Amino acid sequence: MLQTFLRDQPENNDPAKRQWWKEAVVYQVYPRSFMDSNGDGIGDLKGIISRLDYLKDLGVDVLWLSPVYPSPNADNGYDVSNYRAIADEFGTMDDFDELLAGVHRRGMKLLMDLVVNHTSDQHPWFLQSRSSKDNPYRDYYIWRPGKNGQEPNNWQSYFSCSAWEYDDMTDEYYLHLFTRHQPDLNWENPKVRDEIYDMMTWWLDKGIDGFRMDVINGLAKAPGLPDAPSHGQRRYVWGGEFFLNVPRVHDYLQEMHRRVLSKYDIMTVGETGFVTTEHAKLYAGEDRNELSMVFQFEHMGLDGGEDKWDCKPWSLLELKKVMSQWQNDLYGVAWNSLYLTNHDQPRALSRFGDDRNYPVESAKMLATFLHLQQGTPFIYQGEEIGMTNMIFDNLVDYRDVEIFNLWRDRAETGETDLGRLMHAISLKARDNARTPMQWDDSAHAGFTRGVPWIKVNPNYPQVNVQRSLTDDNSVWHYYRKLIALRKKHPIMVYGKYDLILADHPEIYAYTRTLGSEVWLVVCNFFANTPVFELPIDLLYGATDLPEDPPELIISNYPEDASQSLSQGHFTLRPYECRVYRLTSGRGARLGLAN
Ligand code: TEU
Ligand code: CA
Repeated sequence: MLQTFLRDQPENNDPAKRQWWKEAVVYQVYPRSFMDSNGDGIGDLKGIISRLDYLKDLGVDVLWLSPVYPSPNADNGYDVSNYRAIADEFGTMDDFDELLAGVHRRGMKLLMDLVVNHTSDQHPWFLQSRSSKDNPYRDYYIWRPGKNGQEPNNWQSYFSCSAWEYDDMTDEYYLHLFTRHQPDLNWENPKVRDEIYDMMTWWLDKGIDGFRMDVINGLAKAPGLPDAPSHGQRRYVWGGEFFLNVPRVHDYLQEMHRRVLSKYDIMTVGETGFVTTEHAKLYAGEDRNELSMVFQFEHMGLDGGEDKWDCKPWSLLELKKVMSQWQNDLYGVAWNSLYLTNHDQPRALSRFGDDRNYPVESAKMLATFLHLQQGTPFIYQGEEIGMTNMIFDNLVDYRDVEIFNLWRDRAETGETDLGRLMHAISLKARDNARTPMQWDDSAHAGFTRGVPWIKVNPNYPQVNVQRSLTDDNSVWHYYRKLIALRKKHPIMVYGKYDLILADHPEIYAYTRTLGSEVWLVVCNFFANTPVFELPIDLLYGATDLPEDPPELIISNYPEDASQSLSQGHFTLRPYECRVYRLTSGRGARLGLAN
């Protein structure tokens, strides 16, 4: 079988398909929580500038900044009131220019967050738009009269409640898929598109290297804005099929590409909830002229039910299925992004690893599992030192509007099991990942000299950058090694992925293949000690093992000679992972090439 896939492999590293953004590692900075330079408790641009050497040292190539534009912060900056300026709390445009220059001087690149599905309700466009029905900006947003004294349709917003807000100024409703302070822009209006393209061009001409595009698959809404089919009693229902992946969104993205993106050598990643691989091939297909890649969410949904608060344990077999489908379906036709956490998700180490008993081992295993897949890896700030979910004792310690809306909605609709809801919140709240970066063991983890805007995780004396840098066995040093390996070995970027032992309930194992080079990745996802059996026929098409012992490239445990792959099997320690090179241009001798 290996022989077959070696022969059939389209040369995925053919120069035409090589791109810097495929080879890069991206690091997401959540500016509010990264580093505070002036003691107001809020991270800022000068703070980021002061840590650029740290990021360079880690080896990352690209920084993505969550929004730093002026914003009333109804949703932590994802409600933008001015697209061409920097929020006072984060600094000035001069600070931004200094940051960009500092990033470039170190050979790194910078992505901005582009939030253009909606604006803030304080954006001048919206203030104009709501002022009267014949205002020239009226059509920048989506206004409708009510229906029988109620909302124009039954869509529910992402953050509970109706997706419509009544405005008595003109006796109509406006659409907002997120909070009511985030009205959706009307992309059907060509003037809106012109404004956005001009603004993007302005940033790109400043020299930024691309965009992460917020809910970009939501730009087009289904014609007529039909009601979503409702089952049961709920007044408002999730209507994603009418505002996500509506075909016309591709016209907008292709137009954006033609008019803006194609003129620069940049990277774009679309945030696209509710996409399948079929959608992704449209957004990120090599020949589609839309985006470089998208963030998919299927693996983030494995521990949820009808909504994310409906928690259940994730299963490894399902994780394998989802990840493998993305690897296989996109292979050679589109490019994957790889992430396990971001500012909207709980910490991966707490979610998929064991942050109590095996924090270091499981953090390294998860990193290995992810960085060895095909795609562009994203590291979320703090992941590289093994930061974990936060335990907030009290609802008032949360800062996220999503939590407050959820609580209000559920309490109002008569949720009886508030204990269960509180538990779900502790597992899934976005604030889990938004606590301040832990730099050292001084007060507030060295993040601020003032009072942080959100509580610092009390584990900072153990988990912090300073400690990680001095401990050679730290999660940080492991990430640095993984990133360095990627620079040396094109197989990590371009090699084809093949799942093996698909039904093993504890081990996630796969191969990567590039030309005649084959790597084997073995990850134990649990604290048990399963035996890994090398599926000899599958890998070698022969019954004998090669004479040269396979080379161990990286592992999260010290090498144990009594448990090496040369025996054809070995016992994995808790959360152990190993990456082996099985062949290297010696394929012919091993009977691998024809
Ligand atoms: O997120 C949109 C999105 O699809 C989700 O990740 C969503 O926030 C999550 O499911 C809620 O639980 C983007 C931003 O990343 C997020 O921070 C913003 O709140 C949202 O858009 C609105 O701009
Ligand atoms: Ca500050």
